[in-house]
Amino acid sequence: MRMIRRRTRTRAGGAGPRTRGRLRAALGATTTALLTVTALAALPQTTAHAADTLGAAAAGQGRYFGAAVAANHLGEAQYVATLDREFTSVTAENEMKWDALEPSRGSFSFSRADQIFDHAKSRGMDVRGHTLVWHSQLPGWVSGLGASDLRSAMNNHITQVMTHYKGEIHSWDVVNEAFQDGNSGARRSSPFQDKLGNGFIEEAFRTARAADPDAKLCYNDYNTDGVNAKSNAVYTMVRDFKSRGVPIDCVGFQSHFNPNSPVPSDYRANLQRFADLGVDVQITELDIEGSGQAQATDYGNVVRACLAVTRCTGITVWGIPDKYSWRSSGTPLLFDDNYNKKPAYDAVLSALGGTPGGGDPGGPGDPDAACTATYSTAEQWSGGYNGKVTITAGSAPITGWSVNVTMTPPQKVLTVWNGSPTWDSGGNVMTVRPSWNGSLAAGASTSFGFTVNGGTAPPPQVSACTAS
Ligand code: G2I
Repeated sequence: MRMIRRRTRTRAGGAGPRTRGRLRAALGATTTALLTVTALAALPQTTAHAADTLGAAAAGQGRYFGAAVAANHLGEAQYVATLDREFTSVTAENEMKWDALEPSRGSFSFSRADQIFDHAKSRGMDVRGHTLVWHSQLPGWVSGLGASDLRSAMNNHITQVMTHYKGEIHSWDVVNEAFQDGNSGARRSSPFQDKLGNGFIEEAFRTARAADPDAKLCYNDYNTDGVNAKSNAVYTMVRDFKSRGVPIDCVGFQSHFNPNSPVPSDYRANLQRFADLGVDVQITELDIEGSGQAQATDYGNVVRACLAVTRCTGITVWGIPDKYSWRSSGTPLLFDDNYNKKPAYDAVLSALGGTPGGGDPGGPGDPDAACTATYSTAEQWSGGYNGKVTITAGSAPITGWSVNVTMTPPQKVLTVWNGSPTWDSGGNVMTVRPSWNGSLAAGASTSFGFTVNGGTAPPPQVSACTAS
């Protein structure tokens, strides 16, 4: 199991490291006092057919599949359900940017960022850090500084933020968008570039390595997705960094595509040439304006390009439903405004080796199912947990239901409540039916629970719901 790590309180002028192992100690002390660990109520939600989600299919290919998440949507049930079901990595869309984290000099405010971080970690997702040094969303006080103050402010910002999340963020966009568009191959004008010169990028990466040696350090940019003057300039910088031992581990390709900036035909080749420099490559902000099959084809091509490059370690899409995209009118994402899976979703899932369309009958993603089953861990302690399965009727009433729950030995179910189990001969698969009246009105839910002993991971596999 992945532990939820509670953060230490932050203080003005600094960012305390999020403590490791604190909760582990707390859990050890409460082994016999199950009811005291209800703070852990929200643990991984697994789907009925995990292999038919983006995250699970990508995991089957050794990759993560992430989404940009905005803290202000975390109160929306469908948003969270889709996030939790489909994604294995999260990027804060705005909440880890400089203006959000250090709005005035030396005064850090992590609460919105931590909301996203805590949500992701409590569901076992990874977190990408975005972004430490960027000319945009930069508070005014930074651009007002002279060179030497700016240098120390930059290094302090990197150090404080990375220390706060030390050991917990798989990759950080250390420097974002430092090159100009067009054919010049030049650096973009910014307070950092203009006052500190070319060396600011190298300095930022060295500071970042010292702050959190476990994080992969990425350079991230857009319009670098194919071979062109801008990507050549980034390539030259990365090659130089590798040759001189400047710490850099990955290059992020934002991959914001639209009809004026389509998926380049040399996308895969471009990813590969960077990978050949000895860095990982990641698709960090993918969205493709369009609709229907054309959009689906483009998405499939992007995914296949990543999978063809061994060092392409994961893909992040820049949002979940179209309505929350920064380019919402271009409907560039995988889910429509009502969280229905678009053709682009199916194309991504099949490119990842999953089974789209009907591959998830009775799972939480199936809007047409007579009933759906969703699993969550209700409470957890060292050595066991309480699982909960929620059954929801589809658009018509049902009179009964059944769900199979498969345990991984040595985990064993001790008790079941609000449901009636029968067991297979091996004792690992229980079929649960209603204890008495199984009728549910259209859209109505019920749940059953069970206590498990013998370990906390992996969570049980919950089958599709069968209605009667
Ligand atoms: O512009 C698309 C992306 C390009 N690469 C770097 C990413 O960090 C960037 O993300 C976008 C966010 O998706 C937007 O949500 O960055 C924009 C700012 O450069 C974000 O937009 C801003 C709005 O401009 C602000 O008015 C708003 O207050 O989002 C803010 C928070 O909602």
